[in-house]
Amino acid sequence: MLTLAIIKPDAVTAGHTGKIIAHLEAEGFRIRAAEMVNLTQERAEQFYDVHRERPFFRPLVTFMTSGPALALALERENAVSHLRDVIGATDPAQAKPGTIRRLYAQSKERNAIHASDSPDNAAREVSFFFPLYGPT
Ligand code: FUP
Repeated sequence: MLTLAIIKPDAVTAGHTGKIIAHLEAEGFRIRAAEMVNLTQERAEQFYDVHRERPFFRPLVTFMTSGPALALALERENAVSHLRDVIGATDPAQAKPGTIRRLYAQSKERNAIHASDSPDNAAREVSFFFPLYGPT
């Protein structure tokens, strides 16, 4: 099973990319596809379309377009739920010790990593960045 992760611009800019990839591999994820992306405003809006009406939508899009991000298609048994456990809560202050967000995120807004939150969203999000995979 595949899921999508994005190492966000805050973590890439801070030089945490390698440590986060090592953490993911240590958790048994295999990298099936990877691309450093500079999201345009249009692409970021499309990716976060479900949040369009939320107050944090505009700053979220601005942040996600502020620098390079690394999109990863990750494979593992129970990939979606396991990756959610490994990244921790949206707000790093609430995230459990040892989770990627607790270790590397700056704030709820600049929180180091994205992970798909359901199998349906994983399929949509993997094909958003890696269309050759098609529906997973
Ligand atoms: P998550 O699935 O943990 O990434 O969290 P959400 O889908 O709820 O939110 C998506 C992104 O919107 C978060 F990663 C960061 C941003 N966000 C905020 O900036 N403020 C909020 O209050 C909630 C989310």
